[in-house]
Amino acid sequence: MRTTAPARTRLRLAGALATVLVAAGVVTGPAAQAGEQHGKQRTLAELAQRHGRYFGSATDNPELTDTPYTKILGDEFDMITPGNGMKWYATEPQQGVFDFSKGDEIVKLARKNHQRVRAHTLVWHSQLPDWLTSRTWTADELRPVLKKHIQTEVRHYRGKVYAWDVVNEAFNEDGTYRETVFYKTLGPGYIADALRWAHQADPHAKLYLNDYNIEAVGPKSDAYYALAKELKAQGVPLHGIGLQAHLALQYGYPTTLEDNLRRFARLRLDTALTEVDVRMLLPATEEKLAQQADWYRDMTKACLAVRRCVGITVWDYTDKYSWIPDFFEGQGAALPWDEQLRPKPAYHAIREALG
Ligand code: 9MR
Repeated sequence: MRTTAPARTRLRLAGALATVLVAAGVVTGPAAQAGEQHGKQRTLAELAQRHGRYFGSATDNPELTDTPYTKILGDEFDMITPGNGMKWYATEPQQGVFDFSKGDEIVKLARKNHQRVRAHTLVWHSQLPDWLTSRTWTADELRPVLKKHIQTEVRHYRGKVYAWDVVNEAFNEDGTYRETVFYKTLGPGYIADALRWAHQADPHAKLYLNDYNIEAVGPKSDAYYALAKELKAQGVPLHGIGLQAHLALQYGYPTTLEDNLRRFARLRLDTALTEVDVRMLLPATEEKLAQQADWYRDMTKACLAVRRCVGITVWDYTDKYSWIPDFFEGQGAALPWDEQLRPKPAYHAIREALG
């Protein structure tokens, strides 16, 4: 009596099982790669979507003429953030004169590629127009200026963007308020006002506060936690906290990231990793790139572990267009694709975490 299936049936069963496991994302390695070769390899966006998350990239207008670059931008991601085009200096270069051409170009491209947009940013102390920074303001003068800027821009993009970084980088490292022109002139209430004004202008957009160095639990993220709790208690329309996640290998991994995401979720707030990059002291060695890959993997896993962490955006996807070398001398190689648009170990690590 035959107790095992004939060889050909066994092969067919093994093949079917492999297909199911690959489809379910259970199997990776040679079998999965072979399976993926028949169809197209899933994109980061598709892998993220299977978890109900998005995977995004920042981009900037000057790069959009680079066709190999825009091909990957259009293929791999389902969320786009304009790196500069929606900032105050770009959108209101003269007081009361608005120019949305840069942001519009990126929104249009995203639409063509069936991507959503995380809009960035309405209130920030940096990249402000000269007319705003070159004089002093009283509260009575600045309030209507801020309100008009926020509402004109948010109305312009109403229905076209998923979320807004309403206020960017409002706190110092020690958790005290950053002494920006808005804080100094209007007091801390400018944050609640900005959120309310933005909400009036687009009631469907998710409204975020966004900052760097708040990935770990510490004085700066504690300040956001306290503020968010207070704003929620007051019924102010705040929907999420954006953790920029500009990390650097030489400063260590924020090991409390997942706990931090969880405490914001308990306040009924979304979180997102909004500007991820992991820089290193150059030259990039195999060892550093492997460590970088581990960090990308761990960050992705932390987000997937917390239901309200809605997605991840890298601060552009290729070292070719990273802001790092211009701002930190001798540092770079921060993104998952290299300067030649070749995927790095970090890219494979993200896939693995999403897989
Ligand atoms: O990517 C942006 C870069 O092109 C600009 O020169 C720079 C100016 O500060 O801003 C970069 O984006 C910043 C973002 O808007 C807010 N978080 C920090 C980012 C890196 O500086």
